[in-house]
Amino acid sequence: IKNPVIDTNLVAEHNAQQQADLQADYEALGGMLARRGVDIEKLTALAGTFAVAVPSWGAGTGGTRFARFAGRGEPRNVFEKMEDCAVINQLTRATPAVSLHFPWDRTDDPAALKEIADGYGLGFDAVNSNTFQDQQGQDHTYKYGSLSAQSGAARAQAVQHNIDCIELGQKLGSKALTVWVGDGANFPGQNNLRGSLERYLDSMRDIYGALPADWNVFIEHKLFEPAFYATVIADWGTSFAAATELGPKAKCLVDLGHHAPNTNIEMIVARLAQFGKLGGFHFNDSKYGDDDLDSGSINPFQLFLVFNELADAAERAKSGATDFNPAYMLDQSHNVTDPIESLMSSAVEVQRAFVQAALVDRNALRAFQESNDVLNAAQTLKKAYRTDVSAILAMARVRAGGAADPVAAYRSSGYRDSAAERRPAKAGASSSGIV
Ligand code: LRH
Ligand code: MN
Ligand code: MN
Repeated sequence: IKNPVIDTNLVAEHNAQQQADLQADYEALGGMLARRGVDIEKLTALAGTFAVAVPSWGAGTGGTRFARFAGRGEPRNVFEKMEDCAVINQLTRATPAVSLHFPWDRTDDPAALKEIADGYGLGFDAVNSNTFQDQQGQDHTYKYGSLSAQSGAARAQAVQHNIDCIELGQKLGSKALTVWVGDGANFPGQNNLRGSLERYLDSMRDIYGALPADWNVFIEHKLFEPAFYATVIADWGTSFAAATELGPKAKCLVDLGHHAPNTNIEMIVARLAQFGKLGGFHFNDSKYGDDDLDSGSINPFQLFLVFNELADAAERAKSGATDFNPAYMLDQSHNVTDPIESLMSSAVEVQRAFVQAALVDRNALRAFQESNDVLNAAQTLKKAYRTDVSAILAMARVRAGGAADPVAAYRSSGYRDSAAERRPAKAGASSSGIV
C-alpha cells in the first residue's frame, strides 16, 4: 500500500484480532459453497478485482436544502478530500479511483493533485461538470438553464465550462466527463419542451467535439429536481436518444436515485447494456426521490438485481468478445454519519452485490426460464441473494492489505479526531454549521 494514511501496524493488529473468527466463517462458507459446486477461492479472487470510485463531494457532510450540519474535521479542499479517499481505499481496497466535481474541486495546480493521487495509489474516474449553480465571478446566470438556456451566452459559458473540465481531467488521467444538468421548467409553458432539448443537443455536440479520442461523455438523467415540472434530460429514453444522436463516445449514466419510486431500474440497465449505451453508474440508495442515501441501505435486493443484469451483460460480452466496462461510481450525500464510514460501507455493499450476482447459477436460471419454471427461476436469484458473502469480502480485503472490518479499524485509528485537529473549522463558521 502506497503512502498509507492509517498506521499499517494498527490494521495488522486489527486483522490479527479478527483472524480466527474470519477463518472459521470463511471455511464454513467455503464448505457450503463447495456443496453447491462453487469454488470460494474463485469468488474471493473475483471480489478482489472489484472497484467503485468515490465521489470527492461525498467526503464532506452534504446537507439538504434546509440545512447543513457540519461534521468534525471535514476536508476543506480537494487535497484533504484525497487524503480521506486514500483512507477509504486503504481499508476497503475497493475504491482505487476518485471522481472529481468542478469547480468544487478546483485547483490551480493539477500537477500537484495528480502527484498526491499517485502517491496514494489513487486514480481519477469520470470528472463531473457543474452548471447547476452559479459560480463566483461568472458572467451569465444559469437561473433559467445552462446547456439548454434560451440565452446563447449562458449556453456558450456552460459549454466552455465542460470543455475546461475535459482539459483538467486530461491532466489528471480521467477518461470521461459526466454531464448532469438541472435544466428544465418549473411551470407548464415555461419552456418549449422540444426547443429545450434541441438547444441541449446543440450544446452537447460542441462538448462532444472537444472529447479526446479515448474519452467518453456520460449523460446523467434525473426525473426531477430542481426542475419540478419538466426536466430536459428526465429519463433514460431521453438520455439514450441524446447519446445516440451524439455518437459512440456518448453513453448513459444511471444514478440509482434519479427515477420515480418503484421504477424497474435493473430493466433500464438491461436495455442500455443491450444497445451498447450503458456508460456507468452513480450508486446510492433512496426511499422517495434523489435521497442519496448509502448504497444498499434501503433496497439491497434492487442493487443485487442491477448486478445480476450486469453479470448477464458481462457474460454475453465475453462470449461475443466485445467490451463491456461500465464505470462504477458512488454518488451519496452524508448528513448524519461520518462520510468516510458511509463511503467505506457503501463500497462494500456494492461489492457485495457484485459477488452475490456472480453466485447466480446462470445455466440453471436459463434452464428454468426456458421451461417456464417460474418459481425455481425466482428461487435461483434468491438463493444467490440470500448467501451471506461477508467472509469472502473480508478475506479479499485482508489479502489485499485492507481491514477485515473497515469501520472498526477506522474508528480505532482515531483518524477523525486527528483530522478535526488538523482541519479546524473555518473562522466564522460555528461548529453546528449554522452561520
Ligand atoms: C444530481 C447528481 C449529479 C451531480 C451530483 C452532485 O442530483 O446526482 O450526479 O453531479 O448529484
Ligand atoms: Mn449523480
Ligand atoms: Mn442525484
